[in-house]
Amino acid sequence: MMFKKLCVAAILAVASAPVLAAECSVDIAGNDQMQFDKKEITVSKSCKQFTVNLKHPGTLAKNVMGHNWVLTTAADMQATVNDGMAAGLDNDYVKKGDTRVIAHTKVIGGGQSDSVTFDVSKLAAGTDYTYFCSFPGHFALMKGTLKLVD
Ligand SMILES: [Cu+2]
Repeated sequence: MMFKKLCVAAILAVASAPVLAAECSVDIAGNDQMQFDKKEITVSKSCKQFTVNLKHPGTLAKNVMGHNWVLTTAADMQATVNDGMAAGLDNDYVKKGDTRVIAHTKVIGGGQSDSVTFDVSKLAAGTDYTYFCSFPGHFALMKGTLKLVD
């Protein structure tokens, strides 16, 4: 069931690729060493929507070394992490209905991937945004900045 769902997501991602300009999406990986392969993501104002493709190239299971990609303002990160921890893995370590969360993927384990697309209109120029993994303890290493640029 899970495999089928991932396949459908992969096909959809490929099918929608020509519609989006190249710069309106980013690929990011979170590995078994608890690290993202990017420290900064820039989003062009010319994009209506922006897609983040998260991949876990490791082998560890999601309950051991799971990763997600969560976007909030820099100011909201800590409280969002705390509430996410309480929400647990079943909720992808994101509090249900958390309005501070601009976008997030589900938590994935080694060999898995997930994508999330959000409206760029949710971002304001001059605001500092942080993306991070909300798996307990991971945000200390797994975070970066996201900026809206011209
Ligand atoms: Cu993580």
